[in-house]
Amino acid sequence: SEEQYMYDLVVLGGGSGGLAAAKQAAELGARVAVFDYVTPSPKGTKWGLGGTCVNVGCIPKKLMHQAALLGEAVHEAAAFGWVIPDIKSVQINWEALSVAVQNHIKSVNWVTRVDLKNKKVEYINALGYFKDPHTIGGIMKNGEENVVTAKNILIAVGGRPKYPDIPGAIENGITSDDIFSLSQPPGKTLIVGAGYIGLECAGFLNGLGYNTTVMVRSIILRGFDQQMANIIAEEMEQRGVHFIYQAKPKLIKKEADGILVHWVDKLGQVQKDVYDTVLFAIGRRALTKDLKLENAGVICIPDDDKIDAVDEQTNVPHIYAVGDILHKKPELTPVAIHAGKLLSKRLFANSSETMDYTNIATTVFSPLEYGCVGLSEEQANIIYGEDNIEIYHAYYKPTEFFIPQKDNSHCYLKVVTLRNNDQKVIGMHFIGPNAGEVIQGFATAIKSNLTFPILKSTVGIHPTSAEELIRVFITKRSKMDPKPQS
Ligand code: FAD
Ligand code: NA7
Repeated sequence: SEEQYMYDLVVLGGGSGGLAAAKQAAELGARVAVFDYVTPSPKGTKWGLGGTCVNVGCIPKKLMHQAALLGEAVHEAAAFGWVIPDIKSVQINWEALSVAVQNHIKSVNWVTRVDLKNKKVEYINALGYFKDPHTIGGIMKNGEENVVTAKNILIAVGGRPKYPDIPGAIENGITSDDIFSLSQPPGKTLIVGAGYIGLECAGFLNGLGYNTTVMVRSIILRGFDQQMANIIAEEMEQRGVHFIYQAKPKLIKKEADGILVHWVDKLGQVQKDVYDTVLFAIGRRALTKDLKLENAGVICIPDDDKIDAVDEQTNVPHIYAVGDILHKKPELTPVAIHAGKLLSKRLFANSSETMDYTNIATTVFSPLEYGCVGLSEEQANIIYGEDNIEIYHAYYKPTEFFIPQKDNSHCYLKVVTLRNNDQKVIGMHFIGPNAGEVIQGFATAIKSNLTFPILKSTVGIHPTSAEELIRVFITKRSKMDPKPQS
C-alpha cells in the first residue's frame, strides 16, 4: 500500500526544478520531502537553499549586469542634462555591490524556506543518495544520516562548474560559484571559456571597470547562431574586453604579483601573463556521481554523467529527473521549473500534459544583450536546406542611443522563416537593449505558429527597439544593405 512509504515524493536537490516539483506536489496533497545540500566550492564558497539560479546563477548574474549597465547610464545621463559632479571619478565599490547582491540572495533563501514550511514540504539539509530504489539516505552536516522511504523519487541535483585538468587550476582559479560573493575586487581577470556564462561574466566585469580577458578555445557561444555570437563578441571587444582566440590554458601558478597563466596559442607557442583573478567558465559537470544511482538501477549517459529520461521518467519507472541533470535539454531555470510542475501534475493530479522542450527562448546578458528563440540560421539551413529558408535582417538605431551618441553599429536582428506559402517563422534573433524583454512575447507568438505575414501585419510600438522585429523587410538573399538608410 501507499502507506508503506514515508513520502509520496522525495526530491533530491532544492533548486529551480526540485522546488517547483515539490511545491506543486504538496499543493496537490502529496507528502513531500526535499533534500538540498551545497558542497562548498574548492575556494570554500557555500550558500543556502534554492539552488544555482538564486545563489550563484541567474539572479546574482542579472544584478551584476544591471550594476554594469547603471555605470554606463551615469555617463549617458550627463549627456541628457543630468549634472553629475566629478563624473570622471565615478567608480564601482565592489564590496558594496557584492554585499547588496548577497543580502538579496539571503532574503530569497529565507522566503524559500518559509514557503516550503507553509506548503508543508519537509526540507532536509543533507546530501542525499540512493540506498535502494525506494530508500534515500542523507548525510547531514554533523555527519549523521537521515533515512527516508518514498513511493516516487525525483532527481534534480543540477551541476557545478568544471575545472580544466591543468596544474594549479583548482588551487588558484575560481568559477561562477565564487565570483558573486568575492570579498575582494576581482581586479585584472582572465575568463577561460566563451559559453554564455563566460561572456556574461566578462561583460559585467569589464562594465564595472576591471581589465577583462576572455580565452576562447574554438568558437564563441557554441550552439548559438554564429553570426549573432560574433557580433556580441565584436561589441564586447569594442567596449574593452580582450579576446585571446584559439588558446588553451596550460598552467596556473600563484606568484608574488598575482596569478601567472601559461597558455598555448594557435601556433602552438606558449604565452604567459599575470592576472589577479582567473575564472573558469568551461561548462558544468552533472552531480550524479554522489547519488549512488547503481543502488536504484538508474542509468547515466557515460559521456556527460547526465540522465536520459522520457517525459522526465528515468529507466526506473518511479524515479524521475528534471533540470540541468537531463541529457541534451536546455540548462535554464524556467525549463527546470516548468518540467517539474508538469511532472507533479502528472503524478498527483492525473494530468497528461508533457513538457515541450522546443522553441524555448533565452537571452545572453552580454553588455549589449542577445535574445533568441527557435532555430539559428545554421540549424535552419541544416534542417530545411538553404533554398527553403528566408532570412530577414536589419541593423537599427535605438532612439535612446542618439543623445549620448552610443555606438549602435551592433544593434542587429534577424528573423528566420520558411520559404513556402505559410512563411512560418522558425527563429528570431535580437541584439540590443533589453533583449530578454523583447524576445519573450515573440516566443509566445512562435508557439502560436507565427508566420511572416502575421508578423508584418502587426502594428509596432513606437519608439521601441522591439518594433524593429516587425519592420524587418530586407532578405539576405536580396543582398540589399541591411543598414538603416537614414
Ligand atoms: P540547481 O538549481 O542547480 O539545483 C540543484 C540543487 O541540488 C543545488 O542546491 C545542489 O546543491 C543540490 N544538490 C546537488 N546534489 C545533491 C544531493 N546529492 N543531495 C541534496 N542536494 C543536492 N538560467 C536561466 O534561465 N537564466 C539565466 O540567466 C541563467 N543564468 C545563469 C548564470 C550562471 C552563472 C549559472 C551557473 C547558471 C545560470 N542559469 C540561468 C542556469 C540555471 O541556474 C539552471 O539551469 C538551474 O538552476 C537548474 O536548476 P536545477 O533544478 O536543475 O538545479
Ligand atoms: P558551455 O556553454 O558548455 O561553454 C563552455 C565554454 O568553455 C565553451 O566556450 C568551450 O569551448 C570552453 N571550454 C570547454 N572546455 C574547455 C577547456 N578545457 N579549456 C578551455 N576552454 C574550454 O558552458 P557555460 O559554463 O558557459 O554554461 C554552462 C551550461 O549552461 C551550458 O552547458 C549551457 O547549455 C547552459 P568549445 O566551444 O567547447 O571549444
